[in-house]
Amino acid sequence: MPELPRLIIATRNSHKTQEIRHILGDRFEILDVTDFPELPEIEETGSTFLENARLKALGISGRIDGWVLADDSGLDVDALGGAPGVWSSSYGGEEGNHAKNNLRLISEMANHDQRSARFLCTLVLAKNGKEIATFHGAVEGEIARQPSGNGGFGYDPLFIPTGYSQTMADLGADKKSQLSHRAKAIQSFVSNVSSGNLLNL
Ligand code: ITT
Repeated sequence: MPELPRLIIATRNSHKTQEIRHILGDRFEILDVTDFPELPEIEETGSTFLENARLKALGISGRIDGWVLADDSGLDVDALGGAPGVWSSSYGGEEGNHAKNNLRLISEMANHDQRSARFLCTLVLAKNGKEIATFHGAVEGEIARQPSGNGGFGYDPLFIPTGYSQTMADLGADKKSQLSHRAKAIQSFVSNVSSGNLLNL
C-alpha cells in the first residue's frame, strides 16, 4: 500500500487535531506540533484570523519538512461587535481556559436579545516556509443562555447552529464534522487537493 501523505497541523490544541483527523478520515497521516517538541511556541500577534493562521503556518513550516496546515478560528458575536473574535482563546482572561471563556460570554450576553453569531475558521497551507493556499469556513448560529452538552470544546456548549435546537456540544463529533466552520474549511482544502490544484499532495 502506498504511504499516506503526511500533514502536520500547526496547533497545540489537541481538539483541533482530533477534529481534523475525524473530518479527513484516512487520507493523510496527521501529526501536530506536539509531536515535535523542538518546535517553538508561535506568538499570535495578528489582528485577523488570516494573519494569525499565516504566522503559525509559516513559523512552523520554516522549521520542518513537509506540508503544514495552520488553523486560526474563533467566535464572532454580533451583539458584541464581533468579539471574542481573534481573542476567543483568552476571552475569559486566561489563554485556553474554556470554562472562563464561556462564563464571560454568558455574562456579556445576559442583557442581549440579539443572539446571532458565527464560528469562523481560516486555514493556511504552507511548505518549506512558503504559503501555498488559504481556505475559509463559517457556521452561523446563535448563543444559548445556558451551556449544554459535553462534546467538542471551547464555546461549543453555548453555540446552537442555525437549523438545530441543540448546541454544537450536544450534537456530537459526527455532526460537528459535517457542519462546523473547521469542517467547511477542510472540505474546501480537500476539494482543492482532489481537483489537482495542490500538486504533489
Ligand atoms: P492553536 O493556536 O495552538 O491552534 P488555540 O486553541 O489557541 O490553538 P486559536 O488561537 O485559533 O487556537 O483560538 C481558537 C479559540 O476559538 C479556541 O480556543 C476556542 O475558544 C474558539 N474555538 C475555535 N474553534 C472552536 C470550535 O470548533 N468550537 C468551540 N470553540 C472554538
